[in-house]
Amino acid sequence: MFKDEVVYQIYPKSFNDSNNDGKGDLRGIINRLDYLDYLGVDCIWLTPIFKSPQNDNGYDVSDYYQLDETYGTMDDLTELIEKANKSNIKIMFDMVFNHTSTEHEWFKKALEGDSKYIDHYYFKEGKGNNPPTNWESKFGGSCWEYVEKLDKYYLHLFDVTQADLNWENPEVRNELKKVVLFWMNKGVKGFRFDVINLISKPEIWEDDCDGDGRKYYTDGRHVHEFIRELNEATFGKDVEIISVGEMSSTTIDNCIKYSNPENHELNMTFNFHHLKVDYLNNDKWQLKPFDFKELKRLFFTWQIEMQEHNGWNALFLNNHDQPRALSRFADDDKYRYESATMLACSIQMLRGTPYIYQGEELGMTNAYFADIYRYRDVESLNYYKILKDKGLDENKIIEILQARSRDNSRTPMQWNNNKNAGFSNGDECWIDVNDNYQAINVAQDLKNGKSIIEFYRKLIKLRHSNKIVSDGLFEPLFEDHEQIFGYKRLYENKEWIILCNYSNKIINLESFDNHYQIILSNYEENDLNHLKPYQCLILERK
Ligand code: TEU
Repeated sequence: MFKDEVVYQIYPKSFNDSNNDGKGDLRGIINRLDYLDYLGVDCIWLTPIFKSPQNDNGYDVSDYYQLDETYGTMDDLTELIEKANKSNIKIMFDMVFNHTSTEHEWFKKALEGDSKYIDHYYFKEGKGNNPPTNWESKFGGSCWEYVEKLDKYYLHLFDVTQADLNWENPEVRNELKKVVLFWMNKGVKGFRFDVINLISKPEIWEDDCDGDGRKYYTDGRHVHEFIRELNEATFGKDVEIISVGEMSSTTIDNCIKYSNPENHELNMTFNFHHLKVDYLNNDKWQLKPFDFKELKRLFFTWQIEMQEHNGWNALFLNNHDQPRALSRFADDDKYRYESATMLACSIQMLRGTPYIYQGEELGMTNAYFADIYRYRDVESLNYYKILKDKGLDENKIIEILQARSRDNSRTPMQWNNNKNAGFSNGDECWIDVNDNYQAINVAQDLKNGKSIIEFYRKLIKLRHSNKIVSDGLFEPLFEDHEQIFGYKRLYENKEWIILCNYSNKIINLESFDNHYQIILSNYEENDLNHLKPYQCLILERK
Protein backbone atom coordinates (compact mmCIF):
# COMPACT_ATOMS: atom_id res chain seq x y z
CA MET A 1 0.00 0.00 0.00
CA PHE A 2 1.51 3.31 -1.10
CA LYS A 3 0.98 4.93 2.29
CA ASP A 4 3.51 2.81 4.09
CA GLU A 5 5.96 2.50 1.22
CA VAL A 6 9.17 4.40 0.58
CA VAL A 7 10.35 5.11 -2.95
CA TYR A 8 14.02 5.37 -3.94
CA GLN A 9 14.77 7.33 -7.08
CA ILE A 10 17.57 6.15 -9.33
CA TYR A 11 19.06 8.29 -12.07
CA PRO A 12 20.29 5.28 -14.07
CA LYS A 13 22.97 7.12 -16.00
CA SER A 14 24.68 8.01 -12.73
CA PHE A 15 23.99 5.05 -10.47
CA ASN A 16 26.34 2.21 -11.34
CA ASP A 17 28.19 1.35 -14.54
CA SER A 18 28.71 -2.37 -15.21
CA ASN A 19 30.28 -2.23 -18.69
CA ASN A 20 32.82 0.55 -18.19
CA ASP A 21 31.40 2.96 -20.77
CA GLY A 22 31.18 5.72 -18.17
CA LYS A 23 27.38 5.55 -18.02
CA GLY A 24 25.28 3.64 -15.52
CA ASP A 25 23.10 0.75 -16.69
CA LEU A 26 20.51 -1.83 -15.61
CA ARG A 27 23.10 -4.49 -14.79
CA GLY A 28 24.77 -1.91 -12.59
CA ILE A 29 21.48 -1.55 -10.70
CA ILE A 30 21.09 -5.33 -10.43
CA ASN A 31 24.57 -5.46 -8.90
CA ARG A 32 23.49 -2.98 -6.24
CA LEU A 33 20.13 -4.47 -5.33
CA ASP A 34 21.56 -5.78 -2.07
CA TYR A 35 22.30 -2.23 -1.02
CA LEU A 36 18.74 -1.10 -1.75
CA ASP A 37 17.37 -4.11 0.05
CA TYR A 38 19.55 -3.29 3.05
CA LEU A 39 18.28 0.28 3.01
CA GLY A 40 14.77 -1.13 3.17
CA VAL A 41 13.04 0.76 0.35
CA ASP A 42 9.87 -0.63 -1.24
CA CYS A 43 10.07 0.72 -4.74
CA ILE A 44 12.70 1.95 -7.17
CA TRP A 45 11.76 4.73 -9.55
CA LEU A 46 13.98 4.73 -12.61
CA THR A 47 14.09 7.97 -14.57
CA PRO A 48 13.40 7.20 -18.26
CA ILE A 49 15.38 4.38 -19.81
CA PHE A 50 13.48 4.27 -23.12
CA LYS A 51 15.19 4.70 -26.44
CA SER A 52 16.19 8.30 -26.71
CA PRO A 53 18.70 10.65 -28.33
CA GLN A 54 19.42 11.77 -24.73
CA ASN A 55 19.17 15.48 -25.36
CA ASP A 56 17.38 15.72 -22.03
CA ASN A 57 18.81 12.51 -20.58
CA GLY A 58 15.92 10.33 -21.61
CA TYR A 59 13.04 12.77 -21.13
CA ASP A 60 13.08 12.90 -24.91
CA VAL A 61 11.71 9.47 -25.83
CA SER A 62 12.02 8.23 -29.42
CA ASP A 63 10.45 4.80 -28.80
CA TYR A 64 8.26 3.94 -25.81
CA TYR A 65 8.58 0.19 -26.43
CA GLN A 66 12.34 -0.10 -26.47
CA LEU A 67 15.04 0.45 -23.93
CA ASP A 68 17.94 2.69 -24.78
CA GLU A 69 20.91 0.47 -25.52
CA THR A 70 23.07 2.47 -23.09
CA TYR A 71 21.05 0.91 -20.28
CA GLY A 72 20.96 -2.68 -21.48
CA THR A 73 18.51 -5.19 -22.91
CA MET A 74 14.98 -6.31 -22.21
CA ASP A 75 16.49 -9.41 -20.57
CA ASP A 76 18.40 -7.18 -18.18
CA LEU A 77 15.16 -5.44 -17.29
CA THR A 78 13.34 -8.73 -16.73
CA GLU A 79 16.15 -9.87 -14.48
CA LEU A 80 16.07 -6.61 -12.55
CA ILE A 81 12.30 -6.84 -12.06
CA GLU A 82 12.48 -10.46 -10.94
CA LYS A 83 15.37 -9.97 -8.55
CA ALA A 84 13.86 -6.81 -7.11
CA ASN A 85 10.54 -8.60 -6.62
CA LYS A 86 12.32 -11.27 -4.60
CA SER A 87 13.27 -8.54 -2.14
CA ASN A 88 9.74 -7.11 -2.31
CA ILE A 89 10.95 -4.12 -4.26
CA LYS A 90 8.77 -2.76 -7.04
CA ILE A 91 10.09 -1.11 -10.17
CA MET A 92 8.53 2.24 -11.11
CA PHE A 93 8.87 3.61 -14.64
CA ASP A 94 8.94 7.24 -15.65
CA MET A 95 6.41 7.92 -18.38
CA VAL A 96 7.14 10.98 -20.48
CA PHE A 97 3.76 11.48 -22.09
CA ASN A 98 3.54 15.24 -22.44
CA HIS A 99 5.99 15.16 -25.33
CA THR A 100 8.10 12.87 -27.49
CA SER A 101 11.53 13.34 -28.94
CA THR A 102 11.53 14.87 -32.40
CA GLU A 103 13.30 11.61 -33.34
CA HIS A 104 10.12 9.65 -32.57
CA GLU A 105 8.61 7.92 -35.59
CA TRP A 106 5.35 9.86 -35.12
CA PHE A 107 7.13 13.17 -35.31
CA LYS A 108 9.20 12.12 -38.30
CA LYS A 109 6.02 11.12 -40.15
CA ALA A 110 4.47 14.43 -39.22
CA LEU A 111 7.44 16.25 -40.73
CA GLU A 112 6.91 14.27 -43.92
CA GLY A 113 3.46 15.83 -44.09
CA ASP A 114 1.39 12.80 -42.96
CA SER A 115 -1.74 14.46 -41.57
CA LYS A 116 -2.53 11.60 -39.18
CA TYR A 117 0.75 12.29 -37.40
CA ILE A 118 0.61 16.04 -37.75
CA ASP A 119 -2.48 15.66 -35.54
CA HIS A 120 -0.41 13.83 -32.93
CA TYR A 121 1.31 17.15 -32.15
CA TYR A 122 0.55 20.85 -32.09
CA PHE A 123 1.42 22.30 -35.45
CA LYS A 124 0.06 25.83 -35.77
CA GLU A 125 0.28 28.68 -38.18
CA GLY A 126 2.32 31.70 -37.16
CA LYS A 127 1.04 35.23 -36.82
CA GLY A 128 2.70 36.97 -39.72
CA ASN A 129 6.38 36.40 -39.15
CA ASN A 130 5.86 35.57 -35.50
CA PRO A 131 5.14 32.31 -33.73
CA PRO A 132 1.49 31.52 -32.85
CA THR A 133 1.89 32.86 -29.30
CA ASN A 134 4.57 34.62 -27.27
CA TRP A 135 4.92 31.76 -24.76
CA GLU A 136 8.29 30.66 -23.48
CA SER A 137 9.86 27.23 -23.26
CA LYS A 138 10.72 26.01 -19.74
CA PHE A 139 14.29 25.68 -20.93
CA GLY A 140 14.48 29.23 -22.29
CA GLY A 141 13.49 30.92 -25.57
CA SER A 142 10.24 30.56 -27.54
CA CYS A 143 8.25 27.34 -27.15
CA TRP A 144 7.50 27.31 -30.89
CA GLU A 145 9.78 26.06 -33.65
CA TYR A 146 9.20 26.85 -37.30
CA VAL A 147 9.14 24.03 -39.86
CA GLU A 148 9.62 25.43 -43.31
CA LYS A 149 8.30 22.44 -45.20
CA LEU A 150 4.92 22.66 -43.48
CA ASP A 151 5.03 26.43 -43.03
CA LYS A 152 3.91 25.83 -39.47
CA TYR A 153 5.31 25.99 -35.98
CA TYR A 154 5.26 23.09 -33.54
CA LEU A 155 4.86 23.45 -29.78
CA HIS A 156 7.64 22.40 -27.40
CA LEU A 157 7.15 23.43 -23.78
CA PHE A 158 10.62 22.01 -23.06
CA ASP A 159 13.62 21.63 -25.38
CA VAL A 160 13.21 22.13 -29.13
CA THR A 161 13.79 18.36 -29.49
CA GLN A 162 10.79 17.61 -27.21
CA ALA A 163 7.56 18.13 -29.19
CA ASP A 164 4.30 18.32 -27.20
CA LEU A 165 1.77 15.59 -27.91
CA ASN A 166 -1.81 16.47 -28.74
CA TRP A 167 -3.83 14.75 -26.02
CA GLU A 168 -7.07 16.15 -27.41
CA ASN A 169 -6.61 13.55 -30.15
CA PRO A 170 -8.12 10.23 -28.94
CA GLU A 171 -5.67 8.28 -31.10
CA VAL A 172 -2.80 9.72 -29.08
CA ARG A 173 -4.49 8.82 -25.81
CA ASN A 174 -5.05 5.27 -27.01
CA GLU A 175 -1.46 4.88 -28.10
CA LEU A 176 -0.26 5.97 -24.68
CA LYS A 177 -2.60 3.52 -22.93
CA LYS A 178 -1.04 0.73 -24.95
CA VAL A 179 2.37 1.80 -23.75
CA VAL A 180 1.34 1.59 -20.09
CA LEU A 181 -0.25 -1.85 -20.61
CA PHE A 182 2.88 -3.08 -22.35
CA TRP A 183 5.08 -2.22 -19.36
CA MET A 184 2.54 -3.48 -16.82
CA ASN A 185 2.73 -6.73 -18.65
CA LYS A 186 6.50 -6.80 -18.12
CA GLY A 187 5.95 -6.51 -14.36
CA VAL A 188 6.43 -2.79 -13.85
CA LYS A 189 4.59 -1.91 -10.62
CA GLY A 190 4.80 1.84 -10.49
CA PHE A 191 4.40 4.78 -12.83
CA ARG A 192 5.62 8.30 -12.44
CA PHE A 193 4.03 10.56 -15.02
CA ASP A 194 6.27 13.38 -16.12
CA VAL A 195 4.72 16.89 -16.12
CA ILE A 196 1.35 15.22 -16.49
CA ASN A 197 -0.58 18.36 -15.52
CA LEU A 198 0.59 20.08 -18.72
CA ILE A 199 -1.06 17.66 -21.16
CA SER A 200 -4.31 19.52 -21.77
CA LYS A 201 -3.77 22.57 -23.94
CA PRO A 202 -6.27 25.40 -24.45
CA GLU A 203 -8.84 25.71 -27.15
CA ILE A 204 -7.88 29.24 -27.98
CA TRP A 205 -4.23 30.15 -28.34
CA GLU A 206 -3.44 33.69 -27.33
CA ASP A 207 -0.50 35.76 -26.14
CA ASP A 208 0.22 35.89 -22.45
CA CYS A 209 0.64 39.55 -21.60
CA ASP A 210 1.89 39.06 -18.07
CA GLY A 211 3.59 35.67 -18.01
CA ASP A 212 5.33 32.93 -19.97
CA GLY A 213 2.13 31.22 -21.10
CA ARG A 214 1.88 28.61 -18.36
CA LYS A 215 -1.51 29.81 -17.19
CA TYR A 216 -3.00 28.59 -20.47
CA TYR A 217 -1.86 24.98 -20.24
CA THR A 218 -1.16 24.22 -16.55
CA ASP A 219 -3.84 21.97 -15.01
CA GLY A 220 -5.67 22.50 -18.31
CA ARG A 221 -9.33 22.10 -19.16
CA HIS A 222 -9.42 18.30 -19.76
CA VAL A 223 -6.51 17.16 -17.62
CA HIS A 224 -8.57 15.38 -14.97
CA GLU A 225 -10.66 13.44 -17.44
CA PHE A 226 -7.57 12.45 -19.47
CA ILE A 227 -5.81 11.09 -16.40
CA ARG A 228 -8.89 9.26 -15.24
CA GLU A 229 -9.32 7.72 -18.64
CA LEU A 230 -5.72 6.50 -18.58
CA ASN A 231 -6.11 5.19 -15.04
CA GLU A 232 -9.29 3.26 -15.84
CA ALA A 233 -7.84 1.71 -18.98
CA THR A 234 -4.53 0.71 -17.40
CA PHE A 235 -2.88 0.93 -13.96
CA GLY A 236 -6.09 1.59 -12.02
CA LYS A 237 -6.91 -2.11 -12.33
CA ASP A 238 -4.00 -3.17 -10.13
CA VAL A 239 -4.07 -1.90 -6.53
CA GLU A 240 -0.41 -2.78 -6.01
CA ILE A 241 0.71 -0.29 -8.61
CA ILE A 242 1.93 3.04 -7.30
CA SER A 243 1.03 6.03 -9.47
CA VAL A 244 2.43 9.50 -9.03
CA GLY A 245 2.13 12.60 -11.14
CA GLU A 246 4.72 15.30 -11.46
CA MET A 247 2.79 18.57 -11.34
CA SER A 248 4.43 21.70 -12.60
CA SER A 249 3.27 25.06 -11.11
CA THR A 250 0.08 23.41 -9.88
CA THR A 251 -2.45 24.29 -7.15
CA ILE A 252 -3.60 22.45 -4.03
CA ASP A 253 -7.15 22.21 -5.36
CA ASN A 254 -5.97 20.41 -8.45
CA CYS A 255 -3.67 18.10 -6.49
CA ILE A 256 -6.58 17.15 -4.26
CA LYS A 257 -8.51 16.17 -7.37
CA TYR A 258 -5.55 14.30 -8.88
CA SER A 259 -4.94 12.26 -5.72
CA ASN A 260 -8.29 11.80 -4.03
CA PRO A 261 -9.03 8.08 -4.53
CA GLU A 262 -12.65 8.84 -5.38
CA ASN A 263 -11.56 10.45 -8.63
CA HIS A 264 -9.62 7.45 -9.96
CA GLU A 265 -6.68 9.50 -11.18
CA LEU A 266 -3.39 9.03 -9.29
CA ASN A 267 -2.21 7.89 -5.85
CA MET A 268 -0.24 11.05 -5.22
CA THR A 269 1.36 14.17 -6.62
CA PHE A 270 4.68 15.98 -6.60
CA ASN A 271 4.51 19.74 -6.40
CA PHE A 272 7.42 22.16 -6.38
CA HIS A 273 6.27 25.25 -4.52
CA HIS A 274 8.49 24.48 -1.53
CA LEU A 275 11.51 24.24 -3.80
CA LYS A 276 11.22 27.82 -4.99
CA VAL A 277 11.79 29.44 -1.60
CA ASP A 278 15.27 30.51 -2.65
CA TYR A 279 14.25 32.02 -6.00
CA LEU A 280 14.45 35.81 -6.11
CA ASN A 281 11.34 37.23 -7.84
CA ASN A 282 10.22 33.66 -8.52
CA ASP A 283 13.09 33.39 -10.99
CA LYS A 284 15.24 30.27 -10.72
CA TRP A 285 18.24 32.14 -12.16
CA GLN A 286 18.30 34.84 -9.48
CA LEU A 287 19.71 33.85 -6.12
CA LYS A 288 18.52 34.61 -2.62
CA PRO A 289 19.04 32.85 0.71
CA PHE A 290 16.24 30.38 1.36
CA ASP A 291 13.21 31.56 3.29
CA PHE A 292 12.77 28.99 6.05
CA LYS A 293 9.41 30.23 7.23
CA GLU A 294 8.04 30.13 3.73
CA LEU A 295 9.32 26.56 3.30
CA LYS A 296 7.53 25.59 6.48
CA ARG A 297 4.38 27.49 5.59
CA LEU A 298 4.17 25.72 2.24
CA PHE A 299 4.72 22.25 3.70
CA PHE A 300 2.14 22.85 6.42
CA THR A 301 -0.47 24.32 4.11
CA TRP A 302 -0.17 21.37 1.75
CA GLN A 303 -0.24 18.91 4.66
CA ILE A 304 -3.40 20.39 6.12
CA GLU A 305 -5.31 20.91 2.89
CA MET A 306 -4.46 17.50 1.43
CA GLN A 307 -5.41 15.85 4.72
CA GLU A 308 -8.68 17.70 4.95
CA HIS A 309 -9.75 16.72 1.45
CA ASN A 310 -8.34 13.21 1.27
CA GLY A 311 -5.46 13.99 -1.06
CA TRP A 312 -1.98 12.49 -0.76
CA ASN A 313 1.44 14.12 -1.11
CA ALA A 314 4.67 12.70 -2.43
CA LEU A 315 7.24 13.95 0.10
CA PHE A 316 10.64 15.02 -1.20
CA LEU A 317 13.39 17.59 -1.01
CA ASN A 318 15.63 16.13 -3.71
CA ASN A 319 15.38 14.82 -7.22
CA HIS A 320 17.34 14.86 -10.46
CA ASP A 321 16.09 18.38 -11.29
CA GLN A 322 17.06 19.99 -8.01
CA PRO A 323 20.31 20.97 -6.39
CA ARG A 324 21.04 18.90 -3.27
CA ALA A 325 18.80 19.96 -0.38
CA LEU A 326 21.69 19.39 2.01
CA SER A 327 23.68 22.14 0.27
CA ARG A 328 20.65 24.31 -0.18
CA PHE A 329 18.76 24.28 3.10
CA ALA A 330 21.34 23.20 5.67
CA ASP A 331 25.08 22.79 6.24
CA ASP A 332 26.86 20.40 3.88
CA ASP A 333 30.19 20.79 5.67
CA LYS A 334 30.64 21.12 9.43
CA TYR A 335 27.20 19.69 10.31
CA ARG A 336 26.83 17.41 7.32
CA TYR A 337 25.66 14.37 9.30
CA GLU A 338 23.26 16.35 11.49
CA SER A 339 21.90 18.31 8.52
CA ALA A 340 21.34 15.31 6.26
CA THR A 341 19.58 13.31 8.98
CA MET A 342 17.52 16.26 10.19
CA LEU A 343 16.28 17.09 6.67
CA ALA A 344 15.30 13.48 6.12
CA CYS A 345 13.46 13.29 9.42
CA SER A 346 11.67 16.59 8.83
CA ILE A 347 9.91 15.32 5.71
CA GLN A 348 9.75 11.54 6.15
CA MET A 349 7.55 11.77 9.23
CA LEU A 350 5.01 13.99 7.46
CA ARG A 351 1.75 12.61 6.07
CA GLY A 352 2.54 11.32 2.57
CA THR A 353 4.87 8.95 0.75
CA PRO A 354 8.58 9.76 0.97
CA TYR A 355 10.96 9.73 -1.99
CA ILE A 356 14.70 9.39 -1.50
CA TYR A 357 16.92 10.52 -4.34
CA GLN A 358 20.09 8.46 -4.87
CA GLY A 359 22.96 9.78 -2.78
CA GLU A 360 20.91 11.83 -0.33
CA GLU A 361 20.99 8.85 2.03
CA LEU A 362 24.75 9.22 2.37
CA GLY A 363 24.82 13.00 2.45
CA MET A 364 26.02 13.75 -1.09
CA THR A 365 26.41 17.46 -1.73
CA ASN A 366 26.15 19.80 -4.70
CA ALA A 367 28.85 19.31 -7.32
CA TYR A 368 29.63 23.05 -7.39
CA PHE A 369 31.37 22.73 -10.78
CA ALA A 370 33.40 25.89 -11.33
CA ASP A 371 33.92 25.51 -15.06
CA ILE A 372 31.22 25.56 -17.74
CA TYR A 373 32.89 22.64 -19.53
CA ARG A 374 31.98 20.35 -16.66
CA TYR A 375 28.24 21.00 -17.09
CA ARG A 376 26.12 18.62 -19.17
CA ASP A 377 22.47 19.56 -18.64
CA VAL A 378 20.64 21.08 -21.59
CA GLU A 379 18.89 23.55 -19.28
CA SER A 380 22.17 24.72 -17.72
CA LEU A 381 23.83 25.10 -21.10
CA ASN A 382 20.84 27.02 -22.52
CA TYR A 383 20.75 29.35 -19.53
CA TYR A 384 24.51 29.86 -19.63
CA LYS A 385 23.98 31.42 -23.06
CA ILE A 386 20.86 33.33 -22.05
CA LEU A 387 22.55 34.84 -19.00
CA LYS A 388 25.64 35.69 -21.11
CA ASP A 389 23.41 37.49 -23.60
CA LYS A 390 21.86 39.41 -20.73
CA GLY A 391 25.35 40.72 -19.93
CA LEU A 392 26.13 38.78 -16.73
CA ASP A 393 29.81 38.08 -16.30
CA GLU A 394 31.27 34.58 -16.30
CA ASN A 395 31.89 34.45 -12.54
CA LYS A 396 28.34 35.46 -11.73
CA ILE A 397 26.92 32.88 -14.12
CA ILE A 398 29.07 30.13 -12.61
CA GLU A 399 27.97 31.19 -9.14
CA ILE A 400 24.35 30.80 -10.27
CA LEU A 401 24.96 27.40 -11.86
CA GLN A 402 26.79 26.19 -8.76
CA ALA A 403 23.64 26.90 -6.81
CA ARG A 404 20.97 26.04 -9.38
CA SER A 405 22.18 23.63 -12.04
CA ARG A 406 20.42 20.28 -12.22
CA ASP A 407 23.86 18.74 -12.69
CA ASN A 408 24.50 19.34 -8.98
CA SER A 409 22.54 16.21 -8.24
CA ARG A 410 23.33 14.25 -11.40
CA THR A 411 26.95 13.40 -10.64
CA PRO A 412 27.75 9.70 -10.20
CA MET A 413 26.74 7.86 -7.08
CA GLN A 414 29.66 7.73 -4.64
CA TRP A 415 30.12 4.11 -3.61
CA ASN A 416 33.66 4.05 -2.26
CA ASN A 417 37.01 5.83 -2.59
CA ASN A 418 38.22 3.82 -5.59
CA LYS A 419 38.55 5.22 -9.10
CA ASN A 420 35.42 7.17 -10.14
CA ALA A 421 34.01 6.65 -6.66
CA GLY A 422 33.37 2.99 -7.53
CA PHE A 423 30.74 4.09 -10.04
CA SER A 424 32.66 3.00 -13.14
CA ASN A 425 35.93 1.34 -14.05
CA GLY A 426 35.95 3.20 -17.35
CA ASP A 427 38.42 5.95 -18.13
CA GLU A 428 35.88 8.72 -18.32
CA CYS A 429 32.39 9.22 -16.89
CA TRP A 430 29.67 11.02 -18.82
CA ILE A 431 29.78 13.67 -16.10
CA ASP A 432 32.53 14.22 -13.54
CA VAL A 433 32.37 12.60 -10.14
CA ASN A 434 32.01 15.12 -7.31
CA ASP A 435 35.47 16.15 -6.10
CA ASN A 436 34.60 15.18 -2.52
CA TYR A 437 34.10 11.45 -3.17
CA GLN A 438 37.14 10.39 -1.14
CA ALA A 439 35.47 11.61 2.01
CA ILE A 440 31.82 11.12 1.10
CA ASN A 441 30.82 7.66 -0.12
CA VAL A 442 28.71 4.67 0.90
CA ALA A 443 31.61 2.57 2.23
CA GLN A 444 32.92 5.43 4.33
CA ASP A 445 29.48 6.32 5.66
CA LEU A 446 28.82 2.77 6.80
CA LYS A 447 32.15 2.76 8.65
CA ASN A 448 31.26 5.91 10.58
CA GLY A 449 29.82 5.77 14.05
CA LYS A 450 27.52 8.45 12.73
CA SER A 451 26.14 6.91 9.57
CA ILE A 452 23.56 8.80 7.57
CA ILE A 453 22.57 5.58 5.79
CA GLU A 454 21.84 3.88 9.11
CA PHE A 455 19.68 6.83 10.13
CA TYR A 456 17.69 6.52 6.89
CA ARG A 457 17.20 2.83 7.61
CA LYS A 458 15.75 3.71 10.98
CA LEU A 459 13.35 6.24 9.48
CA ILE A 460 12.18 3.69 6.91
CA LYS A 461 11.68 1.07 9.64
CA LEU A 462 9.62 3.52 11.66
CA ARG A 463 7.24 3.96 8.74
CA HIS A 464 7.00 0.22 8.18
CA SER A 465 6.23 -0.59 11.78
CA ASN A 466 4.12 2.34 13.00
CA LYS A 467 0.69 3.14 11.64
CA ILE A 468 1.06 6.59 13.12
CA VAL A 469 3.64 7.41 10.44
CA SER A 470 1.68 6.08 7.49
CA ASP A 471 -1.86 6.79 8.63
CA GLY A 472 -1.72 9.27 11.50
CA LEU A 473 -3.15 12.76 11.45
CA PHE A 474 -0.88 15.76 10.99
CA GLU A 475 -0.98 18.83 13.22
CA PRO A 476 1.43 21.74 12.91
CA LEU A 477 3.53 23.04 15.81
CA PHE A 478 5.73 26.14 16.21
CA GLU A 479 4.26 27.71 13.09
CA ASP A 480 5.89 31.08 13.71
CA HIS A 481 9.21 29.85 15.00
CA GLU A 482 12.26 31.08 13.08
CA GLN A 483 14.24 27.82 13.30
CA ILE A 484 12.05 24.92 14.37
CA PHE A 485 10.14 22.75 11.94
CA GLY A 486 7.83 20.91 14.31
CA TYR A 487 4.64 18.92 14.07
CA LYS A 488 2.53 16.28 15.73
CA ARG A 489 1.26 12.99 14.42
CA LEU A 490 -1.77 11.40 16.00
CA TYR A 491 -3.16 7.90 15.63
CA GLU A 492 -5.67 6.18 17.89
CA ASN A 493 -4.40 7.17 21.35
CA LYS A 494 -0.80 7.68 20.31
CA GLU A 495 0.92 11.01 19.89
CA TRP A 496 4.31 11.71 18.34
CA ILE A 497 6.11 15.02 18.20
CA ILE A 498 8.70 15.71 15.51
CA LEU A 499 11.12 18.55 16.21
CA CYS A 500 13.74 19.69 13.71
CA ASN A 501 16.19 22.51 14.17
CA TYR A 502 16.90 24.05 10.77
CA SER A 503 19.78 26.15 12.15
CA ASN A 504 23.25 25.90 13.64
CA LYS A 505 22.04 27.58 16.82
CA ILE A 506 21.04 25.97 20.09
CA ILE A 507 17.33 26.43 20.65
CA ASN A 508 15.83 26.58 24.14
CA LEU A 509 12.78 24.45 24.60
CA GLU A 510 10.86 23.84 27.72
CA SER A 511 7.73 22.21 26.58
CA PHE A 512 8.55 18.53 26.20
CA ASP A 513 10.35 17.25 29.27
CA ASN A 514 9.05 14.36 31.42
CA HIS A 515 5.95 13.51 29.47
CA TYR A 516 7.81 12.38 26.42
CA GLN A 517 10.24 9.63 25.57
CA ILE A 518 12.66 9.67 22.65
CA ILE A 519 11.96 7.40 19.68
CA LEU A 520 14.79 8.74 17.53
CA SER A 521 17.41 11.47 17.63
CA ASN A 522 20.42 12.35 15.48
CA TYR A 523 22.49 13.13 18.58
CA GLU A 524 23.78 10.66 21.12
CA GLU A 525 23.25 12.88 24.10
CA ASN A 526 19.88 14.49 24.33
CA ASP A 527 18.45 17.15 26.53
CA LEU A 528 14.81 17.88 25.87
CA ASN A 529 15.25 21.44 27.06
CA HIS A 530 17.56 22.28 24.19
CA LEU A 531 17.73 21.46 20.51
CA LYS A 532 21.32 21.27 19.28
CA PRO A 533 22.45 22.50 15.82
CA TYR A 534 20.45 20.73 13.13
CA GLN A 535 19.09 18.32 15.69
CA CYS A 536 15.99 16.30 15.03
CA LEU A 537 13.95 14.46 17.60
CA ILE A 538 11.01 12.13 17.38
CA LEU A 539 9.20 11.96 20.71
CA GLU A 540 6.34 9.85 21.92
CA ARG A 541 3.97 10.92 24.64
CA LYS A 542 4.24 8.54 27.57
O1 TEU B 1 10.61 18.20 -15.15
C1 TEU B 1 9.64 19.18 -15.24
C2 TEU B 1 10.00 20.55 -14.85
O2 TEU B 1 9.34 21.48 -15.25
C3 TEU B 1 11.11 20.83 -13.95
O3 TEU B 1 11.36 20.17 -12.85
C4 TEU B 1 12.22 21.44 -14.69
O4 TEU B 1 13.33 20.61 -14.76
C5 TEU B 1 12.59 22.69 -13.97
O5 TEU B 1 11.45 23.46 -13.82
C6 TEU B 1 13.54 23.47 -14.79
O6 TEU B 1 13.89 24.62 -14.07
C7 TEU B 1 10.44 17.02 -15.84
C8 TEU B 1 11.64 16.14 -15.63
O7 TEU B 1 11.75 15.81 -14.28
C9 TEU B 1 12.85 16.83 -16.16
O8 TEU B 1 14.03 16.14 -15.92
C10 TEU B 1 12.63 17.02 -17.64
O9 TEU B 1 13.68 17.78 -18.18
C11 TEU B 1 11.30 17.72 -17.94
O10 TEU B 1 10.22 17.19 -17.20
C12 TEU B 1 10.94 17.54 -19.39
O11 TEU B 1 10.57 16.23 -19.65
